[in-house]
Amino acid sequence: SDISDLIKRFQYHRLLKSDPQTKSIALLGSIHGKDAIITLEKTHFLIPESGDIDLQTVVQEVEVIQNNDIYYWSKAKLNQSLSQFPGGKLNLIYPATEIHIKKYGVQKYHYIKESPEVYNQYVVPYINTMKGDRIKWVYNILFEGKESESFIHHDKDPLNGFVLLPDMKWDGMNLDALYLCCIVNRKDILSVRDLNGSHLEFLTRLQSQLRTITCEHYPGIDKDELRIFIHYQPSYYHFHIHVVTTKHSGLGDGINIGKAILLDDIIENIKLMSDYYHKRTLGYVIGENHDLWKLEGFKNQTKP
Ligand code: M7G
Repeated sequence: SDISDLIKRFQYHRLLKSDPQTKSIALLGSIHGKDAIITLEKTHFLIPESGDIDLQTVVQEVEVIQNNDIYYWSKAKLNQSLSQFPGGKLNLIYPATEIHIKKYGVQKYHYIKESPEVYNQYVVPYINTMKGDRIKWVYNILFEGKESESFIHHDKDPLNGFVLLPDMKWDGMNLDALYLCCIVNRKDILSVRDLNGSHLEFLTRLQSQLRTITCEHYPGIDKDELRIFIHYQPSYYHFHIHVVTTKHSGLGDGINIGKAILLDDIIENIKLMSDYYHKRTLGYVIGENHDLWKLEGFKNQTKP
């Protein structure tokens, strides 16, 4: 079914999260009796390439809140249109799994230190449960032509190839909020823990291609205006890279320290020491809803 059909049938259950900083909410509900998550986000302003903003078209109506001396503040009704100035972005996950519901819910976060021993004992078995259906969307992109109309780049080489495409987090229009996702074709890298000196050339070439391709595709963006990073822990264990404009300082916790690792840092580290990510204790932030946090052993052995 198409998204507007599904949304009409959405039956609200409860609010999962509300974030004033990103001006977004996440709702849990059901459609045809199955769980569904809707995230609704107010979009950023679309700045035309000329940089000129016509206030009269942007603002339809205002109503004063207060004024004092030379200061005025008011409510504003903005002019919106789906094609030019959509006021919001709506994402739907349907049917949503328990893992999705937990991920989008309010939770407490903890800083932990994961040793290689903890990684082997708890994280590896956990990652093994996260294969299959959970990354179907990845294989759909790589091998089934899904989303191919919006691909920015597709190199089918099984070892060095990758797809670069707009991330689900982006509205695809607003360059100030540019967010791309690169998914590599090879299936043998599940997380940063798998990277070592043997991947040096692969990663270096990939990073340089990502910069070149992105800037060729979006002429308004320069090579030094991109943050290229990965997540640990990621939500999906098939190697993928986040390509985001430096203008973006935050999008939930996705760009935060303790979650995001610059691809350049990875490259430099494995250049110095091939098995860096094999041997290192990694510090990061994890939410209480994460399945790893449910494991007593993991919880106890990762205290900082
Ligand atoms: P992650 O670090 O594994 O998880 O990144 P995160 O969601 O906690 O950041 C996965 C990235 O892939 C995220 O930036 C998602 O927004 C993006 N993403 C996830 N899905 C299911 C899709 C999808 O189906 N299509 C596209 N284009 N991007 C997706």
